[in-house]
Amino acid sequence: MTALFVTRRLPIDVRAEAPPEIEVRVFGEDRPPTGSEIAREARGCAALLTLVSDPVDDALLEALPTVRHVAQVAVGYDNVDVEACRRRGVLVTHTPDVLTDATADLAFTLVLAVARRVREGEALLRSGRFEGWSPTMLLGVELSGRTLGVYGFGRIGRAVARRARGFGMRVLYTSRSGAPAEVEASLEATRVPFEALLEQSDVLSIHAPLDERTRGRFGAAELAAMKSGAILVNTARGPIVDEGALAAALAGGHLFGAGLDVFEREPEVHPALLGRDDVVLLPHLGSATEAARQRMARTALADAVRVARGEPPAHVVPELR
Ligand code: 8YV
Repeated sequence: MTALFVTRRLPIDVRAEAPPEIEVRVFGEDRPPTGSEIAREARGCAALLTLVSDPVDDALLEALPTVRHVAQVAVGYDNVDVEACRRRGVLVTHTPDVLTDATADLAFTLVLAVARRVREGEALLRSGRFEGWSPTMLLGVELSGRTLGVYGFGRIGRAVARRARGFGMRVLYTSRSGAPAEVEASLEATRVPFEALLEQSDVLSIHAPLDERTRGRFGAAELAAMKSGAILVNTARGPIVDEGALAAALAGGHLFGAGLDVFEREPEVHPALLGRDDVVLLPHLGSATEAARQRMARTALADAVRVARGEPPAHVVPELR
C-alpha cells in the first residue's frame, strides 16, 4: 500500500477522499511540522502533501528516500528545492488555476482598502472618536482613470488586471515572457520595461513567483523610482519587497500606502510597518476561501493518486516539465 503524508490538517478530509489503496497520514497538530518531524512521521511514505511553510530541502529528501513525489498545496513552491528534487528524481506538482480568483479578489481588496483608507476609518469609528461626517475626513485615492501596474502577468496578475478594468483603470505590466496578443487586447494591457512600470503605476501589484530573479526586487532604489503617491500591494511572496525600505519610503511620504498579505520573514512583520496607519496588513489570506482551499487540497491529492497509480500527474511544476 502506498503511503501519503499530509503536513497539516486541510479543509477536506484527505483520508476519506483518498482511494483505499492509499494510506493517508496527517500531521497531528495544527502548526507547521519541523523538518525532523516530517522526516520522522513520513518515514516510508511515497508522497508528501506540503504547504508553503514546509521547507522541502535536500536534507529532508535524503532523510526520506522513499518519497517520489512532493505535491505542494499552493501555486507557489519556493519552499521546495526543485533542483534537489530533480537530482533525486522526485516529482513536484502544485495547484495552479484553482486559487486564481480568490487571490485576485484579495489583492483587489487590499488595493481598495489602502486607496480608500478603510483601516483608518474602521479604527476611528471603533475608537469612539467619530464625531460626525466631515468633507475633509480621510480622503483617499480614486481608482478610475488611474494606472495599475502588474508585476508578473501570469494567471493571478491577469485576473487582477481584469478586476482593475472594471474599475476604469489602465493596465501596464511586466513579465518575463509577454502575454499573448489576445490577452493584451482583451485587458487593454501594455507590456512595459520594469522602470516604466515603477514610474507610471498609481497602484503597483506584485504577482510574480519568488526566485533568485525576484528576491529583493523592490528595494530602496526601486521604491524611490515609483510614482509619488503610489500604492504598493504584495500578495505574492514577502521577500520580493524589502520591508525596511518600504517602511522608510512610507515614512518619507513618497508612497500613499501599501497593502501586504505576505512578509519577508513570515509570520513576523517588520515592526516599522506594524505601527503605520497607511499600511493594510493581512495574514497570508490570498487563497483563503473555503472553496479555493478545498480545490487546492483536491488538486494536490488527485495528482498524488495519479502518481501512485503510475499515471502522469496533471500539474507538474514548469521546471520539471
Ligand atoms: C496558499 C499561496 O494558501 O498558493 C500559494 O502560493 O501562497 C497560498 O495560496 C499557501 O501558500 C498555502 O500553502
